[in-house]
Amino acid sequence: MAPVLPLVMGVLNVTPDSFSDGGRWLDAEAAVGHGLALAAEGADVVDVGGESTRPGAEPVAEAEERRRVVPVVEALAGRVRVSIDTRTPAVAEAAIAAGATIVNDVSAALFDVVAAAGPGIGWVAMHMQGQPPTMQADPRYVDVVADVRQFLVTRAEVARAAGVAEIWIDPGIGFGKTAAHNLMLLRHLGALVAAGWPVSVGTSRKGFLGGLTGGAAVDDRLEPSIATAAWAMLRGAALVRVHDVAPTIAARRLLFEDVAEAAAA
Ligand code: HH2
Repeated sequence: MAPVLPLVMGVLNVTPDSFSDGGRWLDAEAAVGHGLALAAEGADVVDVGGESTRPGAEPVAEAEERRRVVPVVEALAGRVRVSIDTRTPAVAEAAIAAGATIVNDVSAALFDVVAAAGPGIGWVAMHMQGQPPTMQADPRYVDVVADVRQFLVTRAEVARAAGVAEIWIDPGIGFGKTAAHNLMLLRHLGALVAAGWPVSVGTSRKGFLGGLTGGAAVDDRLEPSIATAAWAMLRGAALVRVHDVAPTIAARRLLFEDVAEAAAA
Protein backbone atom coordinates (compact mmCIF):
# COMPACT_ATOMS: atom_id res chain seq x y z
CA MET A 1 0.00 0.00 0.00
CA ALA A 2 1.32 3.46 -0.89
CA PRO A 3 2.25 5.46 2.21
CA VAL A 4 0.15 8.49 3.16
CA LEU A 5 2.66 11.25 2.63
CA PRO A 6 2.81 14.44 4.65
CA LEU A 7 1.78 17.42 2.55
CA VAL A 8 4.37 19.96 1.49
CA MET A 9 3.11 23.56 1.53
CA GLY A 10 5.24 26.04 -0.42
CA VAL A 11 5.53 29.60 0.90
CA LEU A 12 4.66 32.49 -1.43
CA ASN A 13 4.88 35.85 0.31
CA VAL A 14 3.47 38.73 -1.71
CA THR A 15 4.93 41.25 0.73
CA PRO A 16 7.70 43.84 0.80
CA ASP A 17 8.94 42.80 4.25
CA SER A 18 8.74 39.05 4.90
CA PHE A 19 11.83 37.87 6.72
CA SER A 20 13.01 35.55 3.98
CA ASP A 21 11.50 36.37 0.60
CA GLY A 22 10.16 39.89 1.29
CA GLY A 23 10.02 42.03 -1.83
CA ARG A 24 10.87 39.22 -4.24
CA TRP A 25 7.30 38.40 -5.29
CA LEU A 26 5.53 41.70 -4.68
CA ASP A 27 4.69 42.01 -8.35
CA ALA A 28 1.66 39.78 -9.10
CA GLU A 29 3.16 38.33 -12.27
CA ALA A 30 6.40 37.38 -10.50
CA ALA A 31 4.39 35.92 -7.62
CA VAL A 32 2.27 33.75 -9.93
CA GLY A 33 5.42 32.56 -11.70
CA HIS A 34 7.00 31.57 -8.41
CA GLY A 35 3.78 29.85 -7.26
CA LEU A 36 3.71 27.79 -10.46
CA ALA A 37 7.39 26.95 -9.98
CA LEU A 38 6.66 25.71 -6.45
CA ALA A 39 3.81 23.59 -7.85
CA ALA A 40 6.11 22.19 -10.54
CA GLU A 41 8.62 21.26 -7.83
CA GLY A 42 5.87 19.19 -6.23
CA ALA A 43 4.21 21.45 -3.65
CA ASP A 44 0.85 20.00 -2.63
CA VAL A 45 -0.31 23.44 -1.54
CA VAL A 46 0.93 26.97 -2.29
CA ASP A 47 0.44 29.33 0.67
CA VAL A 48 -0.16 32.90 -0.49
CA GLY A 49 0.41 35.62 2.12
CA GLY A 50 0.05 39.39 1.89
CA GLU A 51 1.09 40.36 5.41
CA SER A 52 4.37 39.57 7.13
CA THR A 53 3.98 38.24 10.65
CA ARG A 54 7.70 38.09 11.37
CA PRO A 55 8.77 39.43 14.78
CA GLY A 56 8.49 43.21 14.77
CA ALA A 57 6.21 43.37 11.71
CA GLU A 58 3.47 45.98 11.68
CA PRO A 59 -0.06 45.09 10.51
CA VAL A 60 -1.05 45.79 6.90
CA ALA A 61 -4.29 47.59 5.92
CA GLU A 62 -6.98 45.17 4.84
CA ALA A 63 -7.45 46.71 1.36
CA GLU A 64 -3.72 46.53 0.68
CA GLU A 65 -3.48 42.92 1.83
CA ARG A 66 -6.43 42.01 -0.41
CA ARG A 67 -4.92 43.87 -3.36
CA ARG A 68 -1.71 41.89 -2.99
CA VAL A 69 -3.16 38.41 -2.69
CA VAL A 70 -6.42 38.15 -4.64
CA PRO A 71 -5.01 38.30 -8.20
CA VAL A 72 -2.32 35.80 -7.25
CA VAL A 73 -4.79 33.38 -5.68
CA GLU A 74 -7.06 33.72 -8.70
CA ALA A 75 -4.26 32.92 -11.13
CA LEU A 76 -2.98 29.90 -9.17
CA ALA A 77 -6.30 28.32 -8.14
CA GLY A 78 -7.21 25.42 -10.38
CA ARG A 79 -3.53 24.77 -11.12
CA VAL A 80 -2.51 23.91 -7.56
CA ARG A 81 -4.28 23.84 -4.20
CA VAL A 82 -4.01 27.34 -2.73
CA SER A 83 -4.09 28.41 0.89
CA ILE A 84 -4.38 31.97 2.07
CA ASP A 85 -2.08 32.98 4.93
CA THR A 86 -4.07 35.66 6.72
CA ARG A 87 -5.58 36.65 10.04
CA THR A 88 -8.02 39.11 8.49
CA PRO A 89 -11.59 37.80 7.95
CA ALA A 90 -12.32 39.91 4.83
CA VAL A 91 -9.07 38.80 3.20
CA ALA A 92 -9.86 35.15 3.92
CA GLU A 93 -13.34 35.61 2.39
CA ALA A 94 -11.97 37.34 -0.71
CA ALA A 95 -9.29 34.68 -1.18
CA ILE A 96 -11.84 31.88 -0.84
CA ALA A 97 -14.01 33.62 -3.44
CA ALA A 98 -10.90 33.73 -5.67
CA GLY A 99 -10.33 29.99 -5.28
CA ALA A 100 -8.30 29.39 -2.11
CA THR A 101 -9.41 26.22 -0.32
CA ILE A 102 -7.39 26.48 2.90
CA VAL A 103 -7.22 29.36 5.36
CA ASN A 104 -3.81 29.33 7.05
CA ASP A 105 -4.60 31.34 10.14
CA VAL A 106 -1.78 32.46 12.45
CA SER A 107 -4.41 33.95 14.79
CA ALA A 108 -6.34 30.65 15.11
CA ALA A 109 -9.48 32.80 15.22
CA LEU A 110 -11.07 32.55 11.76
CA PHE A 111 -12.90 29.23 12.10
CA ASP A 112 -16.28 30.95 11.77
CA VAL A 113 -15.24 32.45 8.41
CA VAL A 114 -14.10 29.00 7.28
CA ALA A 115 -17.27 27.31 8.53
CA ALA A 116 -19.43 29.92 6.78
CA ALA A 117 -17.59 29.28 3.50
CA GLY A 118 -19.02 25.78 3.47
CA PRO A 119 -17.55 22.33 2.89
CA GLY A 120 -14.27 21.94 1.06
CA ILE A 121 -12.45 24.74 2.86
CA GLY A 122 -9.75 23.66 5.29
CA TRP A 123 -8.30 25.55 8.25
CA VAL A 124 -4.83 25.67 9.77
CA ALA A 125 -5.01 26.92 13.36
CA MET A 126 -1.64 28.21 14.52
CA HIS A 127 -0.53 29.05 18.04
CA MET A 128 0.94 32.50 18.68
CA GLN A 129 1.68 34.08 22.04
CA GLY A 130 1.17 37.85 21.81
CA GLN A 131 1.27 39.77 18.52
CA PRO A 132 4.08 40.13 15.95
CA PRO A 133 5.29 43.64 16.93
CA THR A 134 6.23 42.48 20.46
CA MET A 135 5.83 38.70 20.62
CA GLN A 136 9.55 37.97 20.93
CA ALA A 137 10.11 40.47 23.78
CA ASP A 138 9.77 38.00 26.65
CA PRO A 139 7.80 34.84 25.81
CA ARG A 140 6.97 32.72 28.85
CA TYR A 141 5.10 29.47 29.43
CA VAL A 142 4.38 27.25 32.39
CA ASP A 143 4.90 24.22 30.14
CA VAL A 144 5.24 25.20 26.48
CA VAL A 145 4.24 21.80 25.08
CA ALA A 146 1.18 21.40 27.31
CA ASP A 147 0.11 25.05 26.93
CA VAL A 148 0.32 25.01 23.13
CA ARG A 149 -1.37 21.62 22.86
CA GLN A 150 -4.23 22.68 25.16
CA PHE A 151 -4.82 25.89 23.21
CA LEU A 152 -4.80 24.18 19.81
CA VAL A 153 -6.99 21.25 20.79
CA THR A 154 -9.59 23.62 22.22
CA ARG A 155 -9.58 25.68 19.00
CA ALA A 156 -9.84 22.58 16.83
CA GLU A 157 -12.77 21.27 18.84
CA VAL A 158 -14.60 24.59 18.58
CA ALA A 159 -13.97 24.69 14.82
CA ARG A 160 -15.16 21.11 14.36
CA ALA A 161 -18.34 21.92 16.33
CA ALA A 162 -18.84 24.97 14.07
CA GLY A 163 -18.70 22.66 11.04
CA VAL A 164 -15.11 22.88 9.76
CA ALA A 165 -14.25 19.44 8.39
CA GLU A 166 -10.56 19.73 7.50
CA ILE A 167 -8.39 21.06 10.33
CA TRP A 168 -4.66 21.19 11.05
CA ILE A 169 -3.11 22.39 14.29
CA ASP A 170 0.27 24.16 14.18
CA PRO A 171 2.56 24.95 17.14
CA GLY A 172 3.64 28.26 15.56
CA ILE A 173 7.40 27.86 15.68
CA GLY A 174 8.93 31.30 16.36
CA PHE A 175 5.65 33.00 17.24
CA GLY A 176 6.13 34.23 20.82
CA LYS A 177 8.72 31.52 21.52
CA THR A 178 12.40 31.44 22.42
CA ALA A 179 14.77 29.06 20.63
CA ALA A 180 14.44 26.74 23.64
CA HIS A 181 10.64 26.80 23.32
CA ASN A 182 10.89 25.98 19.60
CA LEU A 183 13.23 23.08 20.25
CA MET A 184 11.04 21.76 23.05
CA LEU A 185 8.01 21.82 20.74
CA LEU A 186 9.93 19.96 18.04
CA ARG A 187 11.33 17.45 20.51
CA HIS A 188 7.83 16.72 21.83
CA LEU A 189 6.00 16.99 18.53
CA GLY A 190 4.72 13.48 19.19
CA ALA A 191 2.65 14.83 22.09
CA LEU A 192 0.91 17.22 19.70
CA VAL A 193 0.40 14.50 17.09
CA ALA A 194 -1.04 12.25 19.80
CA ALA A 195 -3.79 14.82 20.39
CA GLY A 196 -5.39 13.33 17.28
CA TRP A 197 -5.55 16.33 14.94
CA PRO A 198 -3.37 16.57 11.82
CA VAL A 199 -0.33 18.67 12.71
CA SER A 200 1.27 21.35 10.54
CA VAL A 201 4.82 22.61 11.23
CA GLY A 202 6.75 25.59 9.84
CA THR A 203 10.45 25.88 10.69
CA SER A 204 11.69 26.99 7.29
CA ARG A 205 14.58 29.50 7.42
CA LYS A 206 13.47 30.76 10.85
CA GLY A 207 15.70 32.71 13.21
CA PHE A 208 16.31 29.93 15.73
CA LEU A 209 17.90 27.85 12.94
CA GLY A 210 20.39 30.66 12.39
CA GLY A 211 21.23 30.52 16.08
CA LEU A 212 21.72 26.75 15.91
CA THR A 213 24.04 26.95 12.93
CA GLY A 214 26.54 29.54 14.10
CA GLY A 215 24.59 32.57 12.89
CA ALA A 216 23.73 31.45 9.34
CA ALA A 217 21.99 34.24 7.41
CA VAL A 218 18.39 33.74 6.37
CA ASP A 219 19.28 32.59 2.83
CA ASP A 220 21.84 30.21 4.25
CA ARG A 221 19.55 28.02 6.34
CA LEU A 222 18.68 25.33 3.80
CA GLU A 223 20.23 22.40 5.68
CA PRO A 224 18.64 23.09 9.08
CA SER A 225 15.34 23.84 7.30
CA ILE A 226 15.37 20.45 5.57
CA ALA A 227 16.60 18.66 8.69
CA THR A 228 13.82 20.07 10.84
CA ALA A 229 11.17 19.46 8.15
CA ALA A 230 12.38 15.84 7.98
CA TRP A 231 12.26 15.59 11.76
CA ALA A 232 8.70 16.92 11.77
CA MET A 233 7.57 14.53 9.03
CA LEU A 234 9.10 11.53 10.78
CA ARG A 235 7.49 12.55 14.07
CA GLY A 236 4.09 12.48 12.41
CA ALA A 237 3.46 15.97 11.01
CA ALA A 238 0.77 15.85 8.32
CA LEU A 239 1.97 19.06 6.66
CA VAL A 240 5.23 21.01 6.52
CA ARG A 241 5.35 24.65 5.40
CA VAL A 242 8.59 25.40 3.54
CA HIS A 243 10.30 27.89 1.25
CA ASP A 244 12.50 25.24 -0.40
CA VAL A 245 10.03 22.84 -1.94
CA ALA A 246 12.25 20.68 -4.18
CA PRO A 247 14.70 19.56 -1.45
CA THR A 248 11.82 18.97 0.97
CA ILE A 249 10.09 16.77 -1.61
CA ALA A 250 13.40 14.93 -2.10
CA ALA A 251 13.70 14.40 1.66
CA ARG A 252 10.09 13.18 1.83
CA ARG A 253 10.70 10.71 -1.00
CA LEU A 254 13.82 9.40 0.69
CA LEU A 255 12.16 9.03 4.08
CA PHE A 256 8.75 7.70 3.14
CA GLU A 257 9.33 5.85 -0.12
CA ASP A 258 12.95 4.79 -0.65
CA VAL A 259 13.90 3.97 2.94
CA ALA A 260 10.47 2.61 3.84
CA GLU A 261 10.44 0.36 0.74
CA ALA A 262 13.98 -0.85 1.35
CA ALA A 263 13.04 -1.65 4.93
CA ALA A 264 10.00 -3.62 3.76
CA ALA A 265 11.93 -5.55 1.07
N1 HH2 B 1 5.15 30.86 9.79
C1 HH2 B 1 5.12 32.03 9.11
C2 HH2 B 1 3.94 32.42 8.45
N2 HH2 B 1 2.84 31.62 8.45
N3 HH2 B 1 1.78 29.61 9.06
C3 HH2 B 1 1.80 28.44 9.71
N4 HH2 B 1 0.72 27.64 9.69
N5 HH2 B 1 2.91 28.02 10.40
C4 HH2 B 1 4.04 28.78 10.47
O1 HH2 B 1 5.02 28.36 11.14
C5 HH2 B 1 4.05 30.04 9.79
C6 HH2 B 1 2.87 30.43 9.09
C7 HH2 B 1 6.31 32.91 9.07
O2 HH2 B 1 7.07 32.68 7.94
P1 HH2 B 1 7.06 33.52 6.56
O3 HH2 B 1 5.73 33.52 5.91
O4 HH2 B 1 8.15 33.00 5.72
O5 HH2 B 1 7.47 34.98 6.98
P2 HH2 B 1 6.65 36.33 7.17
O6 HH2 B 1 5.68 36.12 8.28
O7 HH2 B 1 7.73 37.33 7.47
O8 HH2 B 1 5.92 36.64 5.88
